[in-house]
Amino acid sequence: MADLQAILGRDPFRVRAYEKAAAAVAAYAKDIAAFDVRTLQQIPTIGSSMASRLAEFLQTGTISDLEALRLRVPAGVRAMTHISGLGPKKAIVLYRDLGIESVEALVEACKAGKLRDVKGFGARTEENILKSLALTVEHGDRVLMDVALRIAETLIDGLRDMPEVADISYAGSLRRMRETIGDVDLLVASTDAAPVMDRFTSHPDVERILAHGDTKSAIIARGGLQVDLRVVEPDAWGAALIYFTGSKAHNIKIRERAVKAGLKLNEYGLFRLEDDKRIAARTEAEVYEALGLADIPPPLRENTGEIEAALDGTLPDLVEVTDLRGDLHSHTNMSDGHATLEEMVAEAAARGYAYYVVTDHAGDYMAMQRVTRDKMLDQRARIDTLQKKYPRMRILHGTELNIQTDGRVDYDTEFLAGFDLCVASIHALFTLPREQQTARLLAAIDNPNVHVIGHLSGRQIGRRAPIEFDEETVFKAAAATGTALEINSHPDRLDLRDEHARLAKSLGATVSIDSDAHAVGHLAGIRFGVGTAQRGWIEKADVLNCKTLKQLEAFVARKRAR
Ligand code: DGT
Ligand code: CA
Ligand code: CA
Ligand code: ZN
Repeated sequence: MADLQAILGRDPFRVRAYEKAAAAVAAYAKDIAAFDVRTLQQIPTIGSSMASRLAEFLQTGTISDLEALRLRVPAGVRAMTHISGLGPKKAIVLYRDLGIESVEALVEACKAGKLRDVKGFGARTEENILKSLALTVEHGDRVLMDVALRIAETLIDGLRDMPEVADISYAGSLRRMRETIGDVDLLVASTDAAPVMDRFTSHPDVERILAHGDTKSAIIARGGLQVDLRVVEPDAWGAALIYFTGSKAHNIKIRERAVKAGLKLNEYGLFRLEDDKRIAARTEAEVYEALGLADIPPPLRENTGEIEAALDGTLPDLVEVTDLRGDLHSHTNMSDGHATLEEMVAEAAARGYAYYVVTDHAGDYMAMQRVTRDKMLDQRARIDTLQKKYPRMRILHGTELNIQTDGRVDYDTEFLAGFDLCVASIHALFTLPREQQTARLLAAIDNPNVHVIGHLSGRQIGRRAPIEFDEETVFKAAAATGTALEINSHPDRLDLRDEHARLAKSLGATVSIDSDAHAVGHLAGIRFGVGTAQRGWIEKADVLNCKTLKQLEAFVARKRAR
């Protein structure tokens, strides 16, 4: 509503009120789904009129005023507001000044160099808009992992308790934890498919039914994502799960292996060719074993060496969420987080962490965050006080530094020494040439007060391209200096990405898996970072925040002693 009102030139105070309300709801620690108009007003900054809008949304899935606003702004302009490098404010200017009201018209205008004549725009803006649109096209209709997972889990919850359902799981790219998902594949083991199909296609989140068959259905869920459901006989559960988990390349490779052994593998099982006798099908492990392979975890099934490793007995023992002893990168509302220090720490403790590092943005180079040195020191004092409430979890005071163009970071050495741990990240100038980016990263990595490099490539999946840099040189330097490389868990970052994590590990680097939480709910998002780490063949021993507090402190001390 804030964006639409801004586009329509409404009162800036009202626009701001909606932005504030959205931030307050995002930051609120409790689930508000069951709240009513009265209880909604417990949320900070939410008054009675905002509460009634929220209640309307919770009850009906939309707000009538919002729908009215939507009618007044062309859909194309609304689409333009989501383009990285443009955003609502600039989209409005283009709509008003140049009459651009669709993404297609915007592309034409950029190509024709028309934007550079508008105040506040330049040739660079045109270039960036075209670049981020190219990324969108590349990802097509795919969605981020968290979006797909939410839909999959909701639909599974609707079926799990049926007596007809013996087993249920999602398969496909989602089970392999790929960063984007084309469609969700659900699998059910049952001897009575019809009631399962009926329940599935009548779920309230189903927008459209594409197919409703005996053992196979497909729907479009609210939001536009396709979900396929297959029902298989319980005796073939493992074989079907392997088949529908994929990847295609993995399936082809193991099928070839079967053929060479005089066997046939499909979604119904592993069969002997000579007499068609089924020799394995019930569980995945059983099928792999009959093929002479160790049980291969889904995130590895991409035909990138996992089959060879399963033969040799050299599959990695992948890191799990429960292996994490802490989180090294998190924010509070002192910088751009939505929740208070106390709320974030309480959630970290509830997760059972042994340590938790608060790393609000350093203020020297990001003046807009208004994090002064005094505020930093004040936060440190608050942490000392808060620590007394948490005898079982150590709260560490860190910061997230900004890596400048030349690789320098905020603060002087003396001030930096006061932090327990420092993350350093690139937050601007993503399009520098490769040599310059590499030198920039190397300088940051060389800094004794930089212990973790945050979201190294700076990419935002489908929106912002990664920086260009010499991967081997940078990862080797991280290994040599004892600097950890973060796998950022935000579903639109996942940075290091899977392949980079694997390369970094092979070059001896340590990784950390961080939430980079800006709200209480983000801490649980660590599962996406762990999924990415698993796809990168990362083991517990490779991960800094799987280590004990003592080991973590020693890691920091070693870097500082360099
Ligand atoms: P997506 O949906 O594009 O994110 O990627 P997937 O991997 O989920 O692909 P999808 O939904 O087309 O198919 C799910 C799984 O089913 C896939 O990973 C492997 C299996 N599969 C689909 N089509 C074939 C096929 O033609 N041959 C074989 N061997 N497997 C297939
Ligand atoms: Ca799929
Ligand atoms: Ca599919
Ligand atoms: Zn951060």
